Amino acid sequence: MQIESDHTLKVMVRHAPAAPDTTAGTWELDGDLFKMYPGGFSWYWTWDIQLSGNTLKLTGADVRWDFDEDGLLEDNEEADWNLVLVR
Ligand SMILES: [Ca+2]
Repeated sequence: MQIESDHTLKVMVRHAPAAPDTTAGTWELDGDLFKMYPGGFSWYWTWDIQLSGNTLKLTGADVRWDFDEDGLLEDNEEADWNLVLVR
């Protein structure tokens, strides 16, 4: 994830062996929450924030991940999305 000061961002996710998927969107802070709004969608992801020096930890976004690699995001494939970003 690359976060810009103008509140835009890009996040690249790779689910091997598929090619990386890049999503562009915007972000905002809401108290101790970091919200990402992916472009073209009405929903958003929310993480808890922990900032220490140049390291930003984003934890606990509710997502689904294709654990069984069948190309479908199913009800039993819920996951937490955690990120550690370094300036
Ligand atoms: Ca699946």
